[in-house]
Amino acid sequence: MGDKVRGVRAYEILDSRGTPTLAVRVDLEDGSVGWSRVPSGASTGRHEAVELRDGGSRYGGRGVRQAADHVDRIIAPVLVGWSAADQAGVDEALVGLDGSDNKSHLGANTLLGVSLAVAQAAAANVGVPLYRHLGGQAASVLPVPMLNVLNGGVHADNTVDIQEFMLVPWGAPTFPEAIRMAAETFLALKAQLRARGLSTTVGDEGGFAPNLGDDREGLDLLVAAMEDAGVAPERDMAIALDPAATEFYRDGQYHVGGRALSADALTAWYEELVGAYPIVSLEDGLAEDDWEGWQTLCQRLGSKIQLVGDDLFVTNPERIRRGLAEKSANAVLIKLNQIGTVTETLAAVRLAQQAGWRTVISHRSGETEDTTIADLAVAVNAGQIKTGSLSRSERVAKYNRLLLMAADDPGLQYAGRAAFA
Ligand code: 2PG
Ligand code: MG
Repeated sequence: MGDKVRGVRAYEILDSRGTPTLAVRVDLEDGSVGWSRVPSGASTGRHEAVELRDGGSRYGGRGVRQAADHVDRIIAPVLVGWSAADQAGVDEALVGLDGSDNKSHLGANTLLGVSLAVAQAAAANVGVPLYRHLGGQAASVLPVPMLNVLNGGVHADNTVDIQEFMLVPWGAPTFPEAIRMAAETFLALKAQLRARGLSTTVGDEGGFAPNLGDDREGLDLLVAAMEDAGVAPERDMAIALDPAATEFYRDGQYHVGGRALSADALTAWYEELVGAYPIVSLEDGLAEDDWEGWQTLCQRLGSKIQLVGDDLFVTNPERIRRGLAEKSANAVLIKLNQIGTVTETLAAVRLAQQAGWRTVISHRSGETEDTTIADLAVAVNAGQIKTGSLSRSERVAKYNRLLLMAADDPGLQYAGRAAFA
């Protein structure tokens, strides 16, 4: 009752890199309030929905006043009086108001801000947590976290090409135990770096960003840190990598580790790493339009590890469908702002899950204190979440949200290894 939208208002705030982003507040007639804050990527895929930026000199062209203006002047008048419980209707209206193929007219950031704030307001209106509102009684799984403790690529100014080295505490009995294991390993990694005279400053996602000799050194460090923390590599904790290969793909070759490799040669290198380290997941091992390469990668490694498409699929059902038909991968990374609304995101998840693919709910490298993705991961029983390291509050906030859910709702079970089966 009283779930009709009374007002929608947008604000320009900052993300974790000091770049402007959008916050949206939705007020309902009964006094319920929903807030959202929109994330933003750095290694963005070419096929992602478009983020609207002001241009000009203010904030180096990255302001979002125009996006805020679109919310206040174009979207708010349409949504006032609309039932916040009708998420699908609201999102359809948003997509219709934009009217473009890639959300470039009003901006995917603009649409997402409103879509998420409506979801939050609707949850507040019925007095349930967001994951319960979005997922209903079926929501029952706490995701395995993928913790990005070594940052490279475009997320750090170091010599490391692989963008993300992640800890995967899949053998923990519960979510809080998974976080404890990961936090102890993170601190052991810091001690390892110190002992080797390497930098312990952090990159955009809160992982350490030392200059390493090569990418294997990163893997060695992770295994050494696990052992120091009393965590058994493979049994308790595995490793996930996101090379974000689109970033080092130029002129038909992959420029990584001081070499220029074909897709086949890079795939052979991944096979070698998978044989030598407890790697359980590889995201964006190849570039966003290298469909052929992905198919070969999947033939060679798909039965051994999880192969996740991020820039390849951009949370877009059309591209996921192509990936299913061509057997390009066996998992999909889900980012709300790649597609632009809650409803479209849920559809992408459903499509992947129905096909037997795994889903990983993901943050962006530019984040805020918004914790919606933690709720989304539980709402859809995604099984996995990646939301950075165990430092920088915009990362830790999501893990903290999951810790609170684990404590408050004993019905939620930790996904554990089954999330990778
Ligand atoms: C990725 C993401 C998040 P960005 O590549 O998976 O880690 O990075 O947000 O910069 O695209
Ligand atoms: Mg990625």
